[in-house]
Parts: sequence; C-alpha cells; structure tokens
Amino acid sequence: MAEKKKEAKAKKDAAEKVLTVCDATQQMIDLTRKEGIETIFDRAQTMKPCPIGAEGSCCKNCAMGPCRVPPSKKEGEPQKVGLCGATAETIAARNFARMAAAGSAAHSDHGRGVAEVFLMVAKGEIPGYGIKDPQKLVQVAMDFDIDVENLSTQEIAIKLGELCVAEFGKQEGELTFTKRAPLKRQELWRKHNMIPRGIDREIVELMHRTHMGVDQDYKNLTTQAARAALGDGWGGAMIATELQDIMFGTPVPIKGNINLGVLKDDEVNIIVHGHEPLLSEMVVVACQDPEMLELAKKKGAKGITLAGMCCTANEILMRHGIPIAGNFLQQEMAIATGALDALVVDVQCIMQSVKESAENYHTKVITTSPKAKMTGAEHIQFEEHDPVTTAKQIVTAAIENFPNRNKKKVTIPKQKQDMVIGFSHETINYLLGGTFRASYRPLNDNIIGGRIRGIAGVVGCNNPRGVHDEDHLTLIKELIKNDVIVLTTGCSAMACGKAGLLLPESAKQYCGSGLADICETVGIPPVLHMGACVDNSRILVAATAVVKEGGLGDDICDLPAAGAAPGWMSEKAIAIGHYFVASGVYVLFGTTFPTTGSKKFTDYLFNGLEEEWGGKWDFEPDPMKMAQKMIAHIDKKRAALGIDKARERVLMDMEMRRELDAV
Ligand code: SF4
Ligand code: MSK
Repeated sequence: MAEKKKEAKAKKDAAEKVLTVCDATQQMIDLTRKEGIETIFDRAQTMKPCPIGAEGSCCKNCAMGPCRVPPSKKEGEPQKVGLCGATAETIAARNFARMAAAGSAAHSDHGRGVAEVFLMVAKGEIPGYGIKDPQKLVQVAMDFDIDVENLSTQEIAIKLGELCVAEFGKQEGELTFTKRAPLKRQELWRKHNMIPRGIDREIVELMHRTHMGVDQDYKNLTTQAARAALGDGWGGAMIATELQDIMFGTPVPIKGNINLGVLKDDEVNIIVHGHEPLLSEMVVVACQDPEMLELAKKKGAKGITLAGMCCTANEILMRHGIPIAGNFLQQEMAIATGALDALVVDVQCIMQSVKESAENYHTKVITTSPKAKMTGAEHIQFEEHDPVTTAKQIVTAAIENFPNRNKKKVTIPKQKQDMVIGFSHETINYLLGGTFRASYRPLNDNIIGGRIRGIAGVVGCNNPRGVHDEDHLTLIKELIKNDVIVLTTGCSAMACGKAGLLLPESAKQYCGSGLADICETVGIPPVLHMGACVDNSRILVAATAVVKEGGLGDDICDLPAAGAAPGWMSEKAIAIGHYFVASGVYVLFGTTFPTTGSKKFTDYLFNGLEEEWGGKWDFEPDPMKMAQKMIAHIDKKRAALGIDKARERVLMDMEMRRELDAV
C-alpha cells in the first residue's frame, strides 16, 4: 500500500514538474500524456541515471569487469581500484577519452562524406550539385598550398577534394587547417605533441590507448584525447563546414522562422532531421519541383512544407531560410502534431523512439544513410551519384502518405518565431568592417574600448535532465545583459531562436547599453547564429581572426572569451569542449560532468590544464552562476590585457582636469 502511494506521488510530482520553457513543447507534452503516449520527458522521470556511470567511475573495457570504483565514502577508507588495478583517475580519463573519440569520429565521418561528395562534384560526377562559392574555394585551396593562379575552378576543386579526403588517412605530418591557428598556439601544440597527424589515426590511437592494459597515465590520455579532438575541430568538422560552404554557399544573413507552428494543416509536411546537408539540399529542390507540387495537389494538399530539426535544420536554414520545426527534444513532439507526413533522417541525434511515436500516427519514418538504419523504418538510401532521384523518391513517399493523415488527430501549436540567421565568419567580417575593408578591427576596438565586454560561445544540446531550453536562455540573457556578445550553434541556437534572441530588436530589450549600441549601429542581433554542430569550427576561425587583428593578445587563450554547453548530452559535445580547451578556451558544461568520480582527474581538467594549455574545463549546473564564472574569466583576461580600465566610466572632477592640464 505504502509502495503504491509512493508511486502515485512520484507520478503526480512528475506531472507537475516544469519540463520546458517552450510553450509549443509544453502543449505537446500535455497532449501526449493525455493520449497515453510516452515520450523522453516521461522516461526521464522514471529512469534515473546510474550514479556510478554518470561520474565516470564504471569501467567495462574488459570482461573481468565491469568494475565500479566510486569515490570512498568514509574518511581513511582506501580508494577502490579495478580488477586489473586501474585507478579511479585512469578509469575516468579512459571513459572521458572514449567519449571524445566517439564525438570526433561522428563529426569527422560527416566531414569525410562531404569531402568524398565534393570530389565527385568537382569531377562533374553528380548532377544537381556545383561550386556555389568560387571565392571561398580559392581561399581554402590556398590554405592547402594549391597553386590557384594557373588552374581552372574545376582543377582547383579536384585538387582540393583529393587533399581533403587524404587528410583523414594521413599518417605523418600535421593537419593542414591547424596552420590557421595563431602561431603561438601551434607552437604550444607542437611542444605538447598535440598536433593531429591524420584525423582517423588519432581516433584509432586513442581507442587503442584506452583498451585494457595500455595507457594508464591520465595526463597522457588527456593529451591524446586532445589530439583526436583537435583533429575534429581543426580537421573533420572544419573540412565539413568549408566544403559545404563551397558547394552549397557560404551563409549570409537571412530571415527564417522556428518552432512547431511552421507545420501546416493543409500541406504535406516533411521534416529532415539529423546532421548532414548532402541529401537535404536536394530535398529542398525537390519540394519546389512543379511535378512534386502537382502530385501534392492531386492528393488533396495545398502545397509542400519542408522544415528541419536538429543540425540538418541549421544547415538548410542558414543557406535557404527553410524553417526549423524544433530542436533535439522536440522530435517526438513534431510527430505528435499528427500533421507530419514524413520524418526523413540521416545521422546523429535521432532518437530510436521516433519510430515508436510514429506508430500512434500516420507519420512515415524514412532512414536514408546506410550507416544509420532503424528497425521498422522505411529505408530510401541516399545515392550520392544521383541525389535528385533519391530526393524525389522521398518527397513522393511523403506526398503519398498525406491522405493517410487523420484530421481529428492534428494539433499544431501556433508558436512560430521570426529570426535572423546566417552569421558565418565571413559575414561577421563583412558586417563589422564593410565589404571593401572586411575586417574584425571594429569588433576588436569595441572590445578594447569596453563597449563589448567579451565574447562567449554558447552551444550544444538539450538534456531532459534539466528544463528544456531554460539553461541556455538564462545563461545567454545574463551574458548579453553584461555586454558579452554571444556566438551560438546547434540546439542552443534554436532555443535562442524560439525565444526571440536572434532578432536585432532583442538587443534593446536584453542587452547592456554597450552591446545594445553596437547591435543597433550594425543591425545585428546580440546572439549570432553560426550554424550546426560542425560549424563550431567557424567559432575557432573567428577567434583566430580576432587574435590576428591585433590588440587582444597573441593567442586564443589571451582573448576575453569563454565557451559553454549548459544542456549538453552528446559525445560530440565532449569532443567540441575538448578541442576548445586545447585551443585555449575556458569551457563550462552544465547538467552533469562525466569525470567527477575521480577528484584527481577532474582537478586536472578544471585546474591543472590551464597552466599547460591556457584553456580549461569547468562544471556549473546553475546557469546564472555559469554566467558569473564566464564574466569573471572575461574580466580576468581584460585585466591581463590591461583593458579593464576602459570599462570603468570615470567622471573627471576639477582636480583631475587640473592634473591633466599640468602634464
Ligand atoms: Fe575492470 Fe580493468 Fe577490465 Fe576495466 S580494464 S573492466 S578496470 S579489469
Ligand atoms: S543536434 S549534438 S542535440 S546540439 Fe547537432 Fe543538437 Fe547536440 Fe545533436
């Protein structure tokens, strides 16, 4: 009886708990609960995370385990070790390193796919794709020391494609894009043997070193984890971003809109979800094809609405203004609108539960990548040589499914928010400096002068262990209130979009006077949407450009800047965080931190690394405190640069004036 009462109370508490600050999501949580359809928000209440796994104290790297080595509870009690004698710090470091390896592999495999398609495009083997940004092609080719003067566009593209594909399997030397980093950073990387040789090689070596009985020095493991992560940020992810820009266009500011209200009750609704823009670029074209529109009409629909989810959404939003239906935690919610005819997925961040959710409605879940199939889902494989045909097949399947929609089950939330997006590094350069003298000088001057206090990168996922979107928004509002300009990507950018922070007008409402003035003068929002998860590489390039512009030190670690992922969940976030730390940035994670089971290792990440690399990790679950820590770090850097005084608006009295006159 007591058990039953307890269970009933737990259910009541869960029902009353605030789960999201997004009204559209709340409406769908209420609806799914009423209909008895379970979603991630419900599972997060009933399944608690394993405390030993959460703190990185469980090793299952061999069949003598799993071994659990949580911190000793009683004073004087010896710290447990694994059967093989592995210490808590070795186990936590190995687990952390494996997360970094998996995250780096995910971005980099995406990058490899892009490089392979790019090469085929350059050779003229794929109809429908081309070179949309020849200027960027030349710039990137020069990074690879290609003699652009004597080559045609096609020849440059072929050479660049071949060299980019080769970066993945390179065995010796240094990854080409690492040359883009400030010279001081490159020297530091060389000193610590951290420059990646080849993207695949560093990940393989990291997996080897974390195997039972190999690397048992947590510091050595942390360095190789950085080498693999740098191979992601300055390698795989950067290749993905740059080649996608060359093929599909470098983003420029455009208007878009976001949230479940972008779906339409009288049109065929298709959502593309995942991370790669290769197929979705062509789905955009197919949805505008007169033949497809005609078919949609024949089936009783007024048209075709294409929307995105997660980072595939960011990719087609940034380049085409295609609306976003929602971020990571909204994937089941989009299905629950009852108006989704096809959920088309590629790779990463696709919850297996979408198939189960779709069983309650008419939604077709269509997988497209041979790397990511889902039991029970329809598979229409993306044929790289003929993306037009694959895209048309997918759109046709969605249209054919439209008549199966049960109108009584359709509930589309009305929330739909406008936003301005498309802030690539090149765009920021032009916007701040002007087309004829594109430069970061005005940004640097405003930082030095104190109107902008510093720069923050706020990125990453949603995590149902916290309140959906809330941590991102609380943190970012506090930062811009304190004149810190925010660069954002991924699901964090979408949270900002839904809350109206990606509109220039939001500056007046939320920013401190310095940042508000700049935003008004230049006409930009205080939070700049820079793209998908792989586009965090754009933040690295922007940070380097600020260093090279001068006046703010000679390495990334000198900048008044900090990074955060308050609602992270993906292994990719660990890879991103680690390449930012290894690039000299102070990085804070919220929600949970995967190494706290080992005080020694965590202390190394949070304190020891700064002395060696200039950057460091930190954990802060409270977003307000997180903002304060970031601002304190920014102020510390301002003081070190000697520009802290610029922020103090000292009013001169007569005596001070007399002193000045006397000089
Ligand atoms: Fe246990 Fe060592 Fe095997 Fe890990 S590697 S499971 S700590 S015996
Ligand atoms: S989609 S990795 S939930 S940001 Fe890139 Fe969002 Fe995180 Fe996936």
